[in-house]
Amino acid sequence: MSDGDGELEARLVEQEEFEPTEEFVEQANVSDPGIYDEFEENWPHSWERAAEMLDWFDDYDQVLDDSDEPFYEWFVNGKLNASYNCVDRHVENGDKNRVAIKWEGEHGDTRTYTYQDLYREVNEFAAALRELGVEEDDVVTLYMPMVPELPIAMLACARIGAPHSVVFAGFSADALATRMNSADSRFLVTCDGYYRRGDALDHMEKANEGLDGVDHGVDATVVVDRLGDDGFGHDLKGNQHDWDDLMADHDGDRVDPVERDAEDMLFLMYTSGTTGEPKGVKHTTGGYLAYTSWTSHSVLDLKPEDTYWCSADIGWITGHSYIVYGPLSLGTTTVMYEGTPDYPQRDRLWEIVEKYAVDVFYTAPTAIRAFMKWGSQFPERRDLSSLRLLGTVGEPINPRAWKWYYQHIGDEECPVVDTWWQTETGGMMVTTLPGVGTMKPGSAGPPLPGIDARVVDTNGKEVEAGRAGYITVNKPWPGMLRTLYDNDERFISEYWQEYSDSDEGEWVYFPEDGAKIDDDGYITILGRVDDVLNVSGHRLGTMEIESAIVGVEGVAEAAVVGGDHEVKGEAVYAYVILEDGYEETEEMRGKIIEGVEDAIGPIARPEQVVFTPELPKTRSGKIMRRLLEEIANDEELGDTTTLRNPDIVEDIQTKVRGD
Ligand code: 6R9
Repeated sequence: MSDGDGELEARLVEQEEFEPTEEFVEQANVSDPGIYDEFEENWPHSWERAAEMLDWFDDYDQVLDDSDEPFYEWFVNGKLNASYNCVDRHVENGDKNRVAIKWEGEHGDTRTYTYQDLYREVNEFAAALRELGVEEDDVVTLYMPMVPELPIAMLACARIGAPHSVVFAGFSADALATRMNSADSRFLVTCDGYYRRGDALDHMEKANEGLDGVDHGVDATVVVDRLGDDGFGHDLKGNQHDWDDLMADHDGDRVDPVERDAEDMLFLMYTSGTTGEPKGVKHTTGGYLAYTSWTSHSVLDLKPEDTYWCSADIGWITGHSYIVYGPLSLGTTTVMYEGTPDYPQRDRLWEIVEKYAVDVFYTAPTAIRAFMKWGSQFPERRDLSSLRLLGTVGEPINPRAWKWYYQHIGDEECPVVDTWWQTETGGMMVTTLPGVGTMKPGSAGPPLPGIDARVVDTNGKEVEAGRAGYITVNKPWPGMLRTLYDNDERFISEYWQEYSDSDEGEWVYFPEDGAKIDDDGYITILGRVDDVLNVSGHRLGTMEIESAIVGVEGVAEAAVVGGDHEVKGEAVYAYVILEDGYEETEEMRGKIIEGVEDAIGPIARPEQVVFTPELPKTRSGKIMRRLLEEIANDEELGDTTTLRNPDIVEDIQTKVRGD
């Protein structure tokens, strides 16, 4: 531990509450504590405030239509276009020369797009998509790494009313095929490759393999040439087109942004659930854009003149909402970085903050825990004085990591917003407003104005302060998912509970997170209560991983649980039973790991594969996952009396401990 950390221990360790500086509050977009009451008193009309952040072609005539719960509609009959709101209006308002996207490649190569540049590129690519046959409401899959062509393609899709479905580039070929099949998507935009820690990665091979697994016809694929001479020499097939060629063909083309209904789909985003099959979360044009714009303004405190950086990948919801749609709708400069935080040096992120004089920085606790481990000498090398506000998202942040971030990155001057939300919520839900609220490390904060989040027991009754329960959201909000693609039934069964005993009959949204609430209404998130793991802030379903493992030849049965991990938060532990005739060898272990990487991607790679002749099961035959988790965490074991095979426990424990 470096000296800086030692001082931190001494000075901040006991402190439980922190206030924003006066200087911050004075300049904050939102600083009036009355905003909470104001939202409550005028609800749902208070949400007009979010809608007013946007330019509408036609005004909506109703804020909320709740006549068919839980299929809520927001800003009913309003017409708008997301690409117009994120690009054209800034050009028209005299900000065409302001930088929209600052992109930094792993090698330090940079590309800068002003709003005028972005306007040109988005229009040209929209024209190209149209020529390839993309029509309004066709789902276009974007399987791309962090290159500027990704947000350009998203906005081009939005311009012509074609919902995009972005598949994280780190996902496997199988994962791409599953998502294209599920969304009936006939168009793909992808990339030849990208750089990771100095190496060029072949992305096109995975894309092609994924395309082979698509069970319907694919009309066209567009390929961005990122690697140039470092490329892997894949020839483009008949319906595959080079991005640059298409753009040259459409040089100077302009496409009018189509009028989308507020409730028309803007995009689909697949996320993990409790079953093996990923869920296609549907977000809409009006509610989602208003919500991300409003929360970028009120929570991230973004101003048009800011340079803002969210270090997430656009392949996740955080990147959609807070790299692309929120910041660009506000006309801010958004930074995109291709590489990893430790290449070529462990100060790479701070180098970028210094280079671009970043004002607001948003990252994940897993990254903060890694920075802490590396030591404060890395941020200390760089000038971070441009920073005004810090944020975190993706998983619970422990107070020690929060304080390290506050001290070593924010110099005790920048508020830290710990923002709880999900793919399904579209945007932030529970967090302090940085210009209003007291910060309490470890606790995300109160629900945002207008958000009715509570902590309840299994009967839906609110729990007492300090007791653990489930977080629920008891009123709709504009950024909410509208349904799961093509599966209204699953949408209801996965997320909603109707309590008919209350007077009005009430629909309640269940995010599947455990939480507790303090007397002052601050909510601490305790983690998932379903079979979903959170590995480095990424959601992975245990069922998805288990089905990948049992797909490996020789595997009879598998159980996957999460074990605590210092940096990743949670790590994948796989307990595996082999079929007779297969040996528990390193080779077999390698095959299992490969099987998971092929089915999902390297992020799901098991930390440990533990071979066992049996899994601990209850008399009714259910795998006792709680026990497997306790073993992974080397915790004292709870009750094992209901087990059919208690002897196996010690055996497994010995293997995990490696003694
Ligand atoms: C935005 C995003 C959602 C799950 C969510 C919860 C966890 C997110 C958190 C947090 C504690 C925070 N989570 N933010 N837990 N504190 N500030 O991450 O979306 O990938 O869908 O994950 O992440 O468990 O349910 P998504």
